[in-house]
Amino acid sequence: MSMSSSIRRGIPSIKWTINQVLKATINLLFLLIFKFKFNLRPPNIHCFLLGLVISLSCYPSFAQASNSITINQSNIAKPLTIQGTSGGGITAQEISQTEKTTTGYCKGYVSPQPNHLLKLESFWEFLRLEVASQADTTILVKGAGGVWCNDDAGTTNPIIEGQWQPGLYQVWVGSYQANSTNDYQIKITGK
Ligand SMILES: [Ca+2]
Repeated sequence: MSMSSSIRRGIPSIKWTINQVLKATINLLFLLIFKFKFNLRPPNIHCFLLGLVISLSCYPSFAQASNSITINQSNIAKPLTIQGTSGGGITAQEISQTEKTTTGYCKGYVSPQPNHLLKLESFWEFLRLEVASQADTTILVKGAGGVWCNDDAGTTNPIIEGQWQPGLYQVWVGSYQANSTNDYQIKITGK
């Protein structure tokens, strides 16, 4: 609930996330193939495929696929709005691994998996994520270049804005109170 306002930020992106996903997937495939000793004829092929589907759907980075959004110049000509439910059982600091970032304090409670995955196809001189909610929310953005948090930006809802490098960004929206889930919207504007 600190009153730190948002600060401009700018830094690299996160390519390691994709690498981690690929490595995990390859490891999983090797494990499954080994387990079935290369005997993939029916009915084992069905077990193999079922196991693969279940495993991938349980893997966080795949589970969030439905919340992925690509941002480019054409779809952000007008402000873009995405929505979700904030909060979770772990502190934002467990994700950020720091109490404070250049954009503010890492407060609130979040889920282990990010609420959104943003893919930026190009460099943005200015991009703003502005959370709107009836509740007191926080935000955490994580990329290869670092992590950025914000708690309150004028209201009890946060903003993160500034320069963004192209790449993938994980976005968490937290609730200030533990075990409190709240609907929110994020308005994304850029130029
Ligand atoms: Ca807040």
